[in-house]
Amino acid sequence: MKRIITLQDISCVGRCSITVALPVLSAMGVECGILPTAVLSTHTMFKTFTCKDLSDQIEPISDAWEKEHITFDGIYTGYLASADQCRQICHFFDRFSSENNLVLVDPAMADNGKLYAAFNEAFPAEMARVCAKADIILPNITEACLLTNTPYQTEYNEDYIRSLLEKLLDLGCRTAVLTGVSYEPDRLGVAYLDRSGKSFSYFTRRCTQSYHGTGDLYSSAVLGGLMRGLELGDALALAADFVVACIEATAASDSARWYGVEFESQIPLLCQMLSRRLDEKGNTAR
Ligand code: PXL
Repeated sequence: MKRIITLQDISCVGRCSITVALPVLSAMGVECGILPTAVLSTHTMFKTFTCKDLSDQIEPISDAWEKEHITFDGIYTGYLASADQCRQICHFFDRFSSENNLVLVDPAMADNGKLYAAFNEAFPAEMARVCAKADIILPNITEACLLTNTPYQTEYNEDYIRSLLEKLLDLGCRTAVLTGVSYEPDRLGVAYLDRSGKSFSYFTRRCTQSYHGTGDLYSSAVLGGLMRGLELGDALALAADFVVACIEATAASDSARWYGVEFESQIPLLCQMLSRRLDEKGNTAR
């Protein structure tokens, strides 16, 4: 079984980051280790929240792992608590990434044209350094614009998306995936470009609601698919279908705006979709 490590916060309530990554990756048949970078009472969209930064734990925990020769097939980062923590994560990559593992960075820091509450304007430049070391990055359009100093637009065409993807590759990552791409009012999806020039896009119907934490759900499912041996395009499509099912399953809930999507009810569907794709691929490693 593949083992990954995810470095992101624990938001105690309000499904996101580790409380999403752990169940999704476990359900997909991937061992998910955690290195909590901060403990928050909730995610930062609540008006009142506490945050205990755990940066001082990253180095001693890494030292212990190195002494024990612990290795990971995947390293996955999400929300990071500070610019200083971004620098520590770069150092963690230098210690634990290799030719044999995959580094996936979700630069979870902004949405709808705005940085999250806890960050200042200097933060995206530090996150860009984290992205530079990744095999795959998964920003939304707001994050991509902040990472590449590109003006944020809500109206755009395929040239704008292509140029954003190229600028993201210029940061240094191997493959850039843009989420939340839409060329038609009722379709929403993802597009990627890699260093060999390969490009791909996948669209689903657009859900009218948008919820906090769906980016974390998406990245976790993408990594799960990749660790189970899916091609990137298949993993992106599987994760998109899963997130749409989660949003639809949540549509009746008033509390989801705060507590996140009710993905738990869709875990059986995720497992079925994964099995089907693995069967199609003739993969017997289930
Ligand atoms: O879903 C991303 C995320 C993760 N962790 C915390 C957050 C957010 C988004 O706001 O606040 C603490």
